[in-house]
Amino acid sequence: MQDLILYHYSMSPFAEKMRTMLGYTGIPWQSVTVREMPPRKVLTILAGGYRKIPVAQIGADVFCDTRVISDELARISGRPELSLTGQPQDVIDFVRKTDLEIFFACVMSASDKRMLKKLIKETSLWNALLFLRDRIAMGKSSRVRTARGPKAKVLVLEHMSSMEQMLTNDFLFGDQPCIADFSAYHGIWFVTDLGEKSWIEDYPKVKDWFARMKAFGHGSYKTIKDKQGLEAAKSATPRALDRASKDELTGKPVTVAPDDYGRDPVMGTLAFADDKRIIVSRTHKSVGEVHVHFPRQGFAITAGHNKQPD
Ligand SMILES: N[C@@H](CCC(=O)N[C@@H](CS)C(=O)NCC(=O)O)C(=O)O
Repeated sequence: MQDLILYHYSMSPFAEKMRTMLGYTGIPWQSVTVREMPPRKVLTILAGGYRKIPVAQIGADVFCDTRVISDELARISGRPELSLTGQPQDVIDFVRKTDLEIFFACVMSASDKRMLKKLIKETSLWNALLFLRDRIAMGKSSRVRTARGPKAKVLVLEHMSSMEQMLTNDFLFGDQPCIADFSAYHGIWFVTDLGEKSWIEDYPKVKDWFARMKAFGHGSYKTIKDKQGLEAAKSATPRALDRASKDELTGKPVTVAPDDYGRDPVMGTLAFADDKRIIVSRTHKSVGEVHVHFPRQGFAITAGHNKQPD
Protein backbone atom coordinates (compact mmCIF):
# COMPACT_ATOMS: atom_id res chain seq x y z
CA MET A 1 0.00 0.00 0.00
CA GLN A 2 1.17 3.52 -0.76
CA ASP A 3 1.94 5.77 2.23
CA LEU A 4 -0.82 8.02 3.42
CA ILE A 5 -0.23 11.66 2.45
CA LEU A 6 -1.58 14.36 4.77
CA TYR A 7 -2.25 17.88 3.43
CA HIS A 8 -2.17 20.26 6.38
CA TYR A 9 -0.67 23.39 7.97
CA SER A 10 0.95 23.66 11.36
CA MET A 11 -1.63 25.90 13.09
CA SER A 12 -4.68 23.81 12.07
CA PRO A 13 -6.33 22.10 15.07
CA PHE A 14 -8.10 19.43 13.00
CA ALA A 15 -4.75 18.66 11.34
CA GLU A 16 -3.25 18.33 14.83
CA LYS A 17 -6.01 15.81 15.63
CA MET A 18 -4.81 13.65 12.69
CA ARG A 19 -1.06 14.24 13.25
CA THR A 20 -1.49 13.04 16.84
CA MET A 21 -3.55 10.02 15.75
CA LEU A 22 -0.80 9.19 13.23
CA GLY A 23 1.72 9.47 16.07
CA TYR A 24 -0.36 7.17 18.26
CA THR A 25 -0.90 4.51 15.59
CA GLY A 26 2.68 4.63 14.31
CA ILE A 27 1.45 4.55 10.69
CA PRO A 28 4.19 6.08 8.50
CA TRP A 29 2.98 9.09 6.51
CA GLN A 30 4.02 11.77 4.08
CA SER A 31 3.49 15.43 4.83
CA VAL A 32 2.45 18.16 2.41
CA THR A 33 2.24 21.63 3.91
CA VAL A 34 -0.47 23.78 2.34
CA ARG A 35 -1.41 27.45 2.76
CA GLU A 36 -3.75 28.50 5.55
CA MET A 37 -6.41 29.42 2.99
CA PRO A 38 -7.35 28.72 -0.64
CA PRO A 39 -6.27 28.81 -3.41
CA ARG A 40 -4.57 25.44 -2.94
CA LYS A 41 -3.92 24.33 -6.49
CA VAL A 42 -3.05 20.67 -5.95
CA LEU A 43 -5.88 20.12 -3.48
CA THR A 44 -8.33 21.66 -5.92
CA ILE A 45 -7.31 19.00 -8.45
CA LEU A 46 -7.43 16.17 -5.92
CA ALA A 47 -10.39 17.13 -3.73
CA GLY A 48 -12.34 19.11 -6.33
CA GLY A 49 -12.89 22.30 -4.31
CA TYR A 50 -13.43 20.90 -0.79
CA ARG A 51 -11.80 23.66 1.22
CA LYS A 52 -11.28 22.31 4.72
CA ILE A 53 -8.04 21.00 6.16
CA PRO A 54 -6.78 18.34 6.64
CA VAL A 55 -7.21 16.17 3.57
CA ALA A 56 -5.55 12.75 3.24
CA GLN A 57 -4.67 10.70 0.18
CA ILE A 58 -3.77 7.10 -0.46
CA GLY A 59 -2.98 6.62 -4.15
CA ALA A 60 -6.07 7.68 -6.15
CA ASP A 61 -8.36 7.86 -3.08
CA VAL A 62 -8.74 11.22 -1.38
CA PHE A 63 -10.24 11.54 2.10
CA CYS A 64 -12.00 14.72 3.19
CA ASP A 65 -12.87 15.40 6.85
CA THR A 66 -11.19 13.88 9.92
CA ARG A 67 -14.13 11.50 10.35
CA VAL A 68 -13.23 9.56 7.21
CA ILE A 69 -9.48 10.01 7.75
CA SER A 70 -9.92 8.46 11.24
CA ASP A 71 -11.88 5.58 9.69
CA GLU A 72 -8.90 4.91 7.41
CA LEU A 73 -6.39 5.11 10.27
CA ALA A 74 -8.61 2.80 12.37
CA ARG A 75 -8.71 0.30 9.51
CA ILE A 76 -4.97 0.43 8.72
CA SER A 77 -3.93 0.19 12.39
CA GLY A 78 -6.56 -2.40 13.33
CA ARG A 79 -7.87 -0.11 16.11
CA PRO A 80 -11.64 0.23 15.59
CA GLU A 81 -11.93 2.57 18.58
CA LEU A 82 -10.32 5.33 16.46
CA SER A 83 -13.33 5.35 14.14
CA LEU A 84 -16.62 6.95 15.13
CA THR A 85 -18.49 4.08 13.46
CA GLY A 86 -19.77 1.53 15.95
CA GLN A 87 -18.96 3.62 19.04
CA PRO A 88 -21.39 3.83 21.97
CA GLN A 89 -23.80 6.78 21.85
CA ASP A 90 -22.01 8.69 24.66
CA VAL A 91 -18.78 8.68 22.61
CA ILE A 92 -20.65 9.79 19.46
CA ASP A 93 -22.39 12.63 21.34
CA PHE A 94 -19.12 13.75 22.95
CA VAL A 95 -17.28 13.83 19.61
CA ARG A 96 -20.10 15.69 17.86
CA LYS A 97 -20.16 18.44 20.48
CA THR A 98 -16.37 18.63 20.83
CA ASP A 99 -15.64 18.81 17.09
CA LEU A 100 -18.13 21.63 16.48
CA GLU A 101 -19.34 23.73 19.41
CA ILE A 102 -16.23 23.28 21.59
CA PHE A 103 -13.83 23.58 18.64
CA PHE A 104 -15.28 26.98 17.73
CA ALA A 105 -15.30 28.08 21.38
CA CYS A 106 -11.59 27.16 21.64
CA VAL A 107 -10.72 29.04 18.44
CA MET A 108 -12.81 32.10 19.36
CA SER A 109 -11.52 32.35 22.92
CA ALA A 110 -7.84 31.85 22.10
CA SER A 111 -7.62 33.94 18.91
CA ASP A 112 -6.16 37.17 20.19
CA LYS A 113 -3.34 39.57 19.27
CA ARG A 114 -0.72 37.08 20.37
CA MET A 115 -2.13 34.45 18.02
CA LEU A 116 -2.19 36.96 15.15
CA LYS A 117 1.48 37.79 15.82
CA LYS A 118 2.27 34.06 15.63
CA LEU A 119 0.54 33.80 12.28
CA ILE A 120 2.44 36.84 10.97
CA LYS A 121 5.71 35.34 12.21
CA GLU A 122 4.89 31.94 10.70
CA THR A 123 3.81 33.42 7.34
CA SER A 124 3.77 37.19 6.67
CA LEU A 125 1.72 40.30 7.44
CA TRP A 126 0.16 40.13 3.98
CA ASN A 127 -0.77 36.49 4.46
CA ALA A 128 -2.29 37.25 7.88
CA LEU A 129 -4.48 39.95 6.31
CA LEU A 130 -5.60 37.58 3.56
CA PHE A 131 -6.28 34.98 6.25
CA LEU A 132 -8.53 37.36 8.23
CA ARG A 133 -10.42 38.32 5.07
CA ASP A 134 -10.87 34.65 4.15
CA ARG A 135 -12.15 33.67 7.60
CA ILE A 136 -14.59 36.61 7.74
CA ALA A 137 -16.04 35.54 4.37
CA MET A 138 -16.19 31.92 5.57
CA GLY A 139 -18.02 33.01 8.72
CA LYS A 140 -20.63 34.86 6.65
CA SER A 141 -21.62 31.73 4.72
CA SER A 142 -21.49 29.50 7.82
CA ARG A 143 -24.62 27.87 9.22
CA VAL A 144 -23.04 27.33 12.62
CA ARG A 145 -23.83 29.74 15.43
CA THR A 146 -20.69 30.16 17.50
CA ALA A 147 -20.15 31.53 20.99
CA ARG A 148 -17.85 34.57 21.02
CA GLY A 149 -15.81 36.57 23.54
CA PRO A 150 -16.37 35.74 27.24
CA LYS A 151 -19.13 33.22 26.38
CA ALA A 152 -16.65 31.19 24.34
CA LYS A 153 -14.20 31.08 27.24
CA VAL A 154 -16.99 29.96 29.62
CA LEU A 155 -17.80 27.07 27.27
CA VAL A 156 -14.14 25.99 27.14
CA LEU A 157 -13.83 26.08 30.94
CA GLU A 158 -17.09 24.11 31.34
CA HIS A 159 -15.74 21.57 28.88
CA MET A 160 -12.45 21.20 30.79
CA SER A 161 -14.41 20.86 34.03
CA SER A 162 -16.60 18.11 32.59
CA MET A 163 -13.48 16.32 31.25
CA GLU A 164 -11.95 16.55 34.74
CA GLN A 165 -14.98 14.58 36.04
CA MET A 166 -14.79 12.07 33.18
CA LEU A 167 -11.11 11.28 33.69
CA THR A 168 -11.30 8.38 36.12
CA ASN A 169 -8.90 6.43 33.88
CA ASP A 170 -5.91 7.52 31.80
CA PHE A 171 -8.19 8.41 28.87
CA LEU A 172 -11.71 9.81 28.55
CA PHE A 173 -13.57 6.54 27.99
CA GLY A 174 -11.14 4.01 29.48
CA ASP A 175 -7.49 3.09 29.77
CA GLN A 176 -6.87 3.30 25.99
CA PRO A 177 -7.42 6.38 23.84
CA CYS A 178 -10.37 6.35 21.45
CA ILE A 179 -11.68 8.81 18.84
CA ALA A 180 -13.07 11.03 21.64
CA ASP A 181 -9.61 11.71 23.09
CA PHE A 182 -8.30 12.97 19.73
CA SER A 183 -11.39 15.15 19.24
CA ALA A 184 -10.94 16.69 22.67
CA TYR A 185 -7.19 17.08 22.23
CA HIS A 186 -7.05 19.41 19.24
CA GLY A 187 -9.16 22.22 20.72
CA ILE A 188 -7.27 22.18 24.01
CA TRP A 189 -4.00 22.09 22.05
CA PHE A 190 -5.07 25.27 20.24
CA VAL A 191 -5.92 27.03 23.50
CA THR A 192 -2.95 25.77 25.53
CA ASP A 193 -0.07 25.38 23.08
CA LEU A 194 -0.84 27.93 20.36
CA GLY A 195 -2.90 30.38 22.43
CA GLU A 196 -0.63 29.95 25.51
CA LYS A 197 -3.62 30.19 27.85
CA SER A 198 -3.00 28.75 31.32
CA TRP A 199 -6.63 27.67 31.90
CA ILE A 200 -5.67 23.96 32.00
CA GLU A 201 -3.71 24.56 35.25
CA ASP A 202 -7.02 24.51 37.17
CA TYR A 203 -7.81 21.00 35.89
CA PRO A 204 -4.99 18.66 37.01
CA LYS A 205 -6.43 15.47 35.50
CA VAL A 206 -6.99 17.23 32.15
CA LYS A 207 -3.43 18.55 32.34
CA ASP A 208 -2.00 15.02 32.85
CA TRP A 209 -4.24 13.63 30.09
CA PHE A 210 -3.08 16.43 27.76
CA ALA A 211 0.56 15.51 28.48
CA ARG A 212 -0.20 11.84 27.71
CA MET A 213 -1.86 12.78 24.40
CA LYS A 214 0.95 15.16 23.43
CA ALA A 215 3.53 12.45 24.12
CA PHE A 216 2.15 10.45 21.15
CA GLY A 217 3.88 13.03 18.94
CA HIS A 218 3.38 13.04 15.18
CA GLY A 219 5.00 9.70 14.36
CA SER A 220 7.34 9.02 11.50
CA TYR A 221 6.82 11.14 8.40
CA LYS A 222 8.62 12.42 5.35
CA THR A 223 8.03 15.88 3.91
CA ILE A 224 7.18 15.84 0.22
CA LYS A 225 6.13 18.38 -2.42
CA ASP A 226 2.47 18.66 -3.39
CA LYS A 227 3.35 17.63 -6.98
CA GLN A 228 4.39 14.23 -5.61
CA GLY A 229 0.82 13.85 -4.38
CA LEU A 230 -0.38 14.37 -7.94
CA GLU A 231 2.11 11.77 -9.18
CA ALA A 232 0.89 9.29 -6.53
CA ALA A 233 -2.71 9.79 -7.72
CA LYS A 234 -1.73 9.50 -11.39
CA SER A 235 0.16 6.26 -10.92
CA ALA A 236 -2.76 4.60 -9.08
CA THR A 237 -6.40 3.78 -9.71
CA PRO A 238 -9.12 4.21 -7.09
CA ARG A 239 -9.40 1.15 -4.89
CA ALA A 240 -12.27 -1.25 -5.55
CA LEU A 241 -15.51 -0.53 -3.68
CA ASP A 242 -16.14 -3.20 -1.07
CA ARG A 243 -19.92 -3.25 -1.62
CA ALA A 244 -22.44 -2.03 -4.18
CA SER A 245 -23.97 1.41 -3.80
CA LYS A 246 -27.75 1.40 -3.45
CA ASP A 247 -28.25 5.16 -3.68
CA GLU A 248 -30.51 6.11 -6.60
CA LEU A 249 -28.05 8.82 -7.70
CA THR A 250 -25.23 6.28 -8.20
CA GLY A 251 -23.59 6.79 -11.59
CA LYS A 252 -25.19 10.23 -11.97
CA PRO A 253 -23.69 13.74 -11.73
CA VAL A 254 -23.87 15.07 -8.18
CA THR A 255 -22.71 17.94 -6.02
CA VAL A 256 -21.50 17.24 -2.48
CA ALA A 257 -20.86 19.91 0.16
CA PRO A 258 -20.50 20.18 3.94
CA ASP A 259 -23.74 21.40 5.52
CA ASP A 260 -22.14 23.48 8.31
CA TYR A 261 -19.35 25.88 7.23
CA GLY A 262 -16.77 26.00 4.47
CA ARG A 263 -19.60 24.75 2.24
CA ASP A 264 -17.70 24.88 -1.07
CA PRO A 265 -19.25 22.33 -3.44
CA VAL A 266 -17.48 19.35 -5.02
CA MET A 267 -18.86 18.09 -8.33
CA GLY A 268 -18.46 14.66 -9.86
CA THR A 269 -20.26 11.37 -10.41
CA LEU A 270 -21.64 9.50 -7.44
CA ALA A 271 -19.66 6.24 -7.15
CA PHE A 272 -21.04 5.16 -3.78
CA ALA A 273 -23.21 6.34 -0.91
CA ASP A 274 -24.56 4.64 2.18
CA ASP A 275 -25.42 5.93 5.65
CA LYS A 276 -21.71 6.28 6.53
CA ARG A 277 -19.83 7.38 3.44
CA ILE A 278 -20.13 9.23 0.14
CA ILE A 279 -17.65 8.58 -2.67
CA VAL A 280 -17.52 10.88 -5.69
CA SER A 281 -15.60 9.96 -8.82
CA ARG A 282 -13.78 12.86 -10.48
CA THR A 283 -11.45 13.00 -13.44
CA HIS A 284 -8.74 15.57 -14.09
CA LYS A 285 -6.23 15.58 -16.93
CA SER A 286 -3.23 15.67 -14.58
CA VAL A 287 -4.25 12.68 -12.42
CA GLY A 288 -6.91 10.65 -14.25
CA GLU A 289 -9.74 9.31 -12.08
CA VAL A 290 -9.77 9.85 -8.32
CA HIS A 291 -12.35 8.83 -5.72
CA VAL A 292 -13.11 11.58 -3.21
CA HIS A 293 -14.48 10.29 0.11
CA PHE A 294 -16.72 12.21 2.54
CA PRO A 295 -18.57 11.17 5.69
CA ARG A 296 -22.34 10.86 5.11
CA GLN A 297 -23.19 12.74 8.25
CA GLY A 298 -22.71 16.51 7.89
CA PHE A 299 -22.63 16.46 4.07
CA ALA A 300 -25.40 17.08 1.55
CA ILE A 301 -25.68 15.34 -1.84
CA THR A 302 -27.69 17.07 -4.55
CA ALA A 303 -28.41 15.86 -8.07
CA GLY A 304 -26.61 17.66 -10.89
CA HIS A 305 -23.70 20.06 -10.84
CA ASN A 306 -24.56 23.10 -8.73
CA LYS A 307 -21.86 25.70 -8.34
CA GLN A 308 -23.43 27.41 -5.34
CA PRO A 309 -24.00 25.71 -1.99
CA ASP A 310 -27.77 25.59 -1.31
N1 LIG B 1 -15.28 18.60 10.02
C1 LIG B 1 -13.96 18.91 9.52
C2 LIG B 1 -13.49 20.25 10.11
C3 LIG B 1 -12.14 20.70 9.53
C4 LIG B 1 -11.87 22.18 9.77
O1 LIG B 1 -12.74 22.96 10.17
N2 LIG B 1 -10.64 22.58 9.50
C5 LIG B 1 -10.28 23.98 9.59
C6 LIG B 1 -8.82 24.07 9.97
S1 LIG B 1 -8.54 23.39 11.58
C7 LIG B 1 -10.42 24.59 8.22
O2 LIG B 1 -10.52 23.88 7.26
N3 LIG B 1 -10.40 25.91 8.11
C8 LIG B 1 -10.46 26.54 6.84
C9 LIG B 1 -9.23 26.33 6.02
O3 LIG B 1 -8.18 25.90 6.53
O4 LIG B 1 -9.28 26.62 4.82
C10 LIG B 1 -13.01 17.78 9.84
O5 LIG B 1 -13.31 17.01 10.77
O6 LIG B 1 -12.00 17.61 9.13
